[in-house]
Amino acid sequence: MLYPRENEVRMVADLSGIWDFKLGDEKEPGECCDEFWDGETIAVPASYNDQKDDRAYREHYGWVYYQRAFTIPRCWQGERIVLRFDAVTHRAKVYLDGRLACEHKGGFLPFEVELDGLAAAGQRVRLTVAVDNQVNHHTLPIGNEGNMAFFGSDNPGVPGVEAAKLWRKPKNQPNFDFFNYAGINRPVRLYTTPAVYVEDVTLVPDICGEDGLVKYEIRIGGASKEEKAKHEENDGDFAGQPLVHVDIFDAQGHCVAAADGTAGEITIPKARFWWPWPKEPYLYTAVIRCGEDRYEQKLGIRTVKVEGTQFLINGEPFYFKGFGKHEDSAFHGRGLDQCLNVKDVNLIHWLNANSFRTSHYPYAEEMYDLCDREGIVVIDETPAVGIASIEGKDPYRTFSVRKHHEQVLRDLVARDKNHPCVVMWSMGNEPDTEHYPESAYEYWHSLYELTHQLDPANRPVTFVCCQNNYERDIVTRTMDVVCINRYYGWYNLSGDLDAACYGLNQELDFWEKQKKPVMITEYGADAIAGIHECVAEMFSEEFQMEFYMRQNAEFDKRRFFIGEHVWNFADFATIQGCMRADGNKKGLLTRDRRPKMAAHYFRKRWKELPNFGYKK
Ligand code: E8X
Repeated sequence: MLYPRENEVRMVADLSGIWDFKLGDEKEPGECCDEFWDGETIAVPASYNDQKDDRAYREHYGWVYYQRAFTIPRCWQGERIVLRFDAVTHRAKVYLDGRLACEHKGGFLPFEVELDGLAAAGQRVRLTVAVDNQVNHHTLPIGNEGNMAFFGSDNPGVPGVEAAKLWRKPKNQPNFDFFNYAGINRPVRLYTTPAVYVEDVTLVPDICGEDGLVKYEIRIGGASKEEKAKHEENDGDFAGQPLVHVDIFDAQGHCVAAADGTAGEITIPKARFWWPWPKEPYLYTAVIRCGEDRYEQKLGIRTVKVEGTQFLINGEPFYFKGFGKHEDSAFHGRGLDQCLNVKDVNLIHWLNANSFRTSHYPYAEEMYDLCDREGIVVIDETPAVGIASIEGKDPYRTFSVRKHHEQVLRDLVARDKNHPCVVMWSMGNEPDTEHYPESAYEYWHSLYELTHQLDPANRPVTFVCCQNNYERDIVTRTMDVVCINRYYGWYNLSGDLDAACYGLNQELDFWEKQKKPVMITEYGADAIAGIHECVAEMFSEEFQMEFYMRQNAEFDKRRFFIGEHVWNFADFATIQGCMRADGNKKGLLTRDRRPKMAAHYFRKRWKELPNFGYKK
């Protein structure tokens, strides 16, 4: 799905701003929005949870309602008009003048509806959006049902506890360690195209010597079957013009290559390639013309390949230096904050890092554009987190998320396939892959194959494995890159870094035999900023730094080990729990982006550690 871009043909109207808002309940909304109502004020885009200091907002369970009016400019008459939501978390029902226009499940990917037949140019429209924040066994991320507490359960069998669980009102029980921020978290826009328009663009870059090669495919929307047939029979003519023309411009605006037709291959002689920062992440611009329509798509010429135990970018062995992150900040919650994104990208440079994982859900498109421009490598992850065995049951028989998971993978690849910064797909985080190994293999291997089929550029595919019995787990080892989350010395062998390193090496010996590239995608320790000790103990900044120093020394000895992603870039909000003191404190930075000691340690380590050739 193409991101709305304005130009001399296409118009975009951003509906960000102050809307009306009201809390609902768990009941599914019907034809609920037949009139304007006076709601409370709410800012869009942003999560609603922290916009008012009210437990009813913070801990809401079920539906909320957003409403505003908009008027379609008369000058848009004759254009194709689309209403697009970049993300509504977790489920949306969209009404125009009280009529259901569309609905969408999934809180982190865009959806849109054409207004043809629903609203016309010059018309004033009442837009109402019902938003459901419920997570359960049918959603990604997964929510617990029936009173299971995250991070272990309450003492089973205590009469008072059991009675209270039966008594209390139903609420969200996230089976994931991040606050369940919800609402219209990303922009809402109206945009236009001509009747016949560029519906999709696929650009697959390759390198041949000094030249860049771009396999392209353009899908046209709106052309009638007759027009398409005429185009085919007239060998590219469409009412006298080639149906599609593609120009490639360099950063100075010079056209360096061109082609006609809806699909083909373009050579860019002596191309400048896209490299991770601090080398040059060079970007071209592909301009696609189709009849009257015109669409611009950024293009980075780079290759990605797994070869033996190496992860090659442009044929060079890359070493991942970075983090798992979150879209998380005070006030905005999980809402798009472009200023924070720029700040985070500058902090990634300050730390001399080169990559991050979009843990545990697809991030806003604007962040990937920034990473393309700034040369930051991205592992792109779905919201499939929490697929763990509940009460000893097989999760692959408990949860009904398979079809939704497949749809999320389709939508994720369709949205992000052209970004040079995206080098690998992560199908999910920390599923249970040890207790029901055969079910796990069947589930994840089929999704692995699907993801490879979906991506025209055929990037490497993985999922992120939680600390487990890696000898029983038969699916992690089949991924293109083995991505492991390990907490030796924190959740296991707590505080004992000697034992932690021993246990870690036992496991690294196992992975050495698998002849796969292995990276750690999470390791870390909570450090509450300001706690300092001469003899480092857990929750101090010294312990967090020592935890990393000791374990990095072990990783450095292993040639097959291709990357270190710490958990986490910054402290972040979680659900309440006896193991969370004002959220998760494993950040190298505090939530307001101030460095702990470990940040200074990594800034120095990653300055000295090269992006390429570190593990030849
Ligand atoms: C943690 C992280 C959590 O924040 C992340 O979303 C997933 C967890 C560690 C493994 N991985 O808790 O800080 C949890 C193991 C539980 C025994």
